[in-house]
Amino acid sequence: VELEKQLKTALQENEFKLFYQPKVDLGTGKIKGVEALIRWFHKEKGIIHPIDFIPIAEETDLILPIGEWVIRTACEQIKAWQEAGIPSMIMAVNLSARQLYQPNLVENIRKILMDTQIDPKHLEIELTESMMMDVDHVLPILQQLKQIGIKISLDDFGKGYSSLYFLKEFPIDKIKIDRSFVQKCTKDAKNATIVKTIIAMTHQLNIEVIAEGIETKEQLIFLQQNLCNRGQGFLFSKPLPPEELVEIFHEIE
Ligand code: G
Ligand code: G
Ligand code: NA
Ligand code: MN
Repeated sequence: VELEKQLKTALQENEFKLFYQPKVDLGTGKIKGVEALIRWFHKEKGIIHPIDFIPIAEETDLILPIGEWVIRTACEQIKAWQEAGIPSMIMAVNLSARQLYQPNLVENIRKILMDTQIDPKHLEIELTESMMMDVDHVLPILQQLKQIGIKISLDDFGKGYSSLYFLKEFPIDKIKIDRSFVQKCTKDAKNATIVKTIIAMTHQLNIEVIAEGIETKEQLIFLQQNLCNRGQGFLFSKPLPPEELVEIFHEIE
């Protein structure tokens, strides 16, 4: 209850910050984009991670203003990087299920893109399968986002119940192989087969694939050998504040 009260004022008090984790081209090692991950800098408790406050924000609908702040801040950051001579960066933001039930979500995003003058092709939305259950509601929203030119990425792929159905029905540009599969791909033959098969399937379907949670050189080599084109994980970088990320931007193409 205390945390909930403090969450209400956190936006006004400027206590949120976006960290960014690089997404790397596994062929060249270059950074192709980043995923924005929110952090709460709490006055007494220090950094609070999203798992500890996003659920509260979702229950109280505070996720709507917070989610909007995330998209706007992420777009302002793309703009700043573009102005600093990094023109090709793709920014991914995570959405909560609740945001898909906000009547003006698409309009709000369109407005943020206009205000910040960002080409929609630089913005990517990450969604999980569990958010897509209500097909009749979610499909038209994703179609509108896609029409604007925003990329749709299916997060934590494989972890849910009916991934293939969503892949067939929704306008999905990219999938992120869930890190539980990636982290065992060099340890367990069954896992290796699943990861290989997911990668092969994405090539056939002409969608992009990224492996999440890469932590070891062995995992990287396995993924490269199996033609996974993108990766993300602590092996490359943990999520960093923008001022620290700039230091590794020479890795960008
Ligand atoms: O960065 P970290 O590993 O602590 O993130 C934990 C979880 O919080 C992840 O599932 C991530 O998708 C989610 N998350 C991070 N930032 C945001 C955000 O801005 N909005 C929403 N809805 N979820 C986020
Ligand atoms: O659910 P989502 O995929 O959005 O979660 C992103 C979360 O994964 C972030 O909290 C980030 O800190 C975490 N993460 C990123 N790379 C790694 C990694 O290599 N290993 C582990 N264990 N977590 C990671
Ligand atoms: Na994500
Ligand atoms: Mn994920």
